[in-house]
Amino acid sequence: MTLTCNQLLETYPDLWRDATRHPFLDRCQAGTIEPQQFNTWLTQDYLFVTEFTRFLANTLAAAPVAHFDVLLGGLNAIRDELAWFRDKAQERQLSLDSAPQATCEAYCQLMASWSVQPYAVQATALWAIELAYNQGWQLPGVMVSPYDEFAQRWGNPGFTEYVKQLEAQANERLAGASEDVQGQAEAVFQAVARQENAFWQMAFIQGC
Ligand code: HMH
Repeated sequence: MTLTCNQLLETYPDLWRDATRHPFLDRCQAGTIEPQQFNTWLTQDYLFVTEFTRFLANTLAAAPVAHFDVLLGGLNAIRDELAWFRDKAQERQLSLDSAPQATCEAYCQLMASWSVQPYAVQATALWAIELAYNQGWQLPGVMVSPYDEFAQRWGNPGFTEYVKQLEAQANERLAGASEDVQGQAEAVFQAVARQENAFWQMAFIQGC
């Protein structure tokens, strides 16, 4: 049996729903998210993305040459994204030097542990992490300003296309993987889904 990304989504629909649907995002859509909640997400996600950059670089280091184009495109986009996060933080007069919260740190540490797993597992994790934001920011529907800019960043057609390319690359590698490695990929997918939900929850409970 060959595992595919789509099978993972079909096997764990509830887990994936909780990763991509959260009151945090619904309140962004409605414009009712509290500044403290949103700013916590923004500063913590910047920290996450810095660690995610290392994960992407490690994934590139393990990738076959045929996958370089897509991954290099991803790294190039992350360069813009990190600069954009700094702009957004400055607009809101937020310091990006804050310490990671436990939930953010746990996700970053898990990601670092995936860097030493087989490439098929890394490719699956990379796809799932990017799909979570691609879907999460789109599912609530058109967002009001200023949150529409955030929804656009991960919901735009170019990003959607990038996620499809990541899926194709992960599928290609999963097809040739041992059952053991497929099992690892499945476990990593579940972990991504749980961490994504926890990350929204971390920001959502600020100020409660
Ligand atoms: C928590 N997951 C989290 N943050 C992100 N920026 C992404 C996924 C997408 O890169």
